[in-house]
Amino acid sequence: MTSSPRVVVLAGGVGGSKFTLGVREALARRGAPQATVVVNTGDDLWLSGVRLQPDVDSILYALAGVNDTERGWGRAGDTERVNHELQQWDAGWPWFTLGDLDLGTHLARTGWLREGLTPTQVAERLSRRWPLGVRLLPMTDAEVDTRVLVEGGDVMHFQEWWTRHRARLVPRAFENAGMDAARPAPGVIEAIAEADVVLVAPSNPVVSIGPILAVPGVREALAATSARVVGVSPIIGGAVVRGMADVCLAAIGVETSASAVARHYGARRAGGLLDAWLLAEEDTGLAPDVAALGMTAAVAPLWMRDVAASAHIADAALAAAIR
Ligand code: FO1
Repeated sequence: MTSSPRVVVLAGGVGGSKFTLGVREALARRGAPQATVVVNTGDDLWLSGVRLQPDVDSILYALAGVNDTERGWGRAGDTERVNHELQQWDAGWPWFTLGDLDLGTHLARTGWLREGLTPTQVAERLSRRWPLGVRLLPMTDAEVDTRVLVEGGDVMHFQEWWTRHRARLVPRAFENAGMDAARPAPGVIEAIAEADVVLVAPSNPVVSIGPILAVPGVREALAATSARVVGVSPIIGGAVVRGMADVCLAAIGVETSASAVARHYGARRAGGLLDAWLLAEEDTGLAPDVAALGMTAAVAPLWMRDVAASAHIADAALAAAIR
């Protein structure tokens, strides 16, 4: 493989944004072209008349260096004056905070959507403000917001289940109405076809990576590309790094282990997704199980403590693409 690879990253959430920072750093050091990041839009929602794209914004803000690293979402140093006012009106969701600076993004996005721009064009406009060093593409321009069917029969928006109920209501299924008719956003299929390496970020396999893979045409493009497809485990030592991915995995019958997630994605040579899987050092013992699935098993430290650590993980994932 070239020392200057064309890279596509499939990403969502905090894991996706931290990993993307590392990929940007690792590629810049090589003088390689900017990566294309295909972002999950299943978390998107309409609230108080504005369109939110939490995963697009998490990655945008992290790349711009304006994200709230403590909370893991929203803008650093944000205030909540408008949110307070919305609550006085009983508008929006009392358990979901819209920061003032963050609202500026949602207003800009919604205005452009109302003027007729597509979500892809909006992402491109939002990306012009800061030198992001990557190309951000939503997975699709269609609205395919994730809904969760919980035990007892209720169906709710993913954000209600995640943020209000903290994933404590037992999920039975995750659904994306309209997905059958959705198309990949312009550029997604081309980027995958032209890539040397596709990296699957250590994001939630079910509600972040799952929706990207469910967009009709994406799996086919990943099967057909000459790129090597390398995944990074979101599970370290049998536990999720952050968030509630274990609950999501249980809902689809997948154990919370690095090898079970590798099996869930499957080996490309057996009709699945991956050529290689990067395991945490803590999970070195699972490497033979992963290799037995028909993919390369590689091992690296996977804690994304800072950008340097994330870049080291990106380097290890790129190295696994060559093996
Ligand atoms: N997460 C929370 O836990 N509480 C919130 O009030 C909240 C508000 C919010 C507003 C905009 C946004 O882009 C994200 C927000 N998040 C909030 C994060 C979000 O719910 C999820 O963590 C992601 O969608 C999962 O990746």
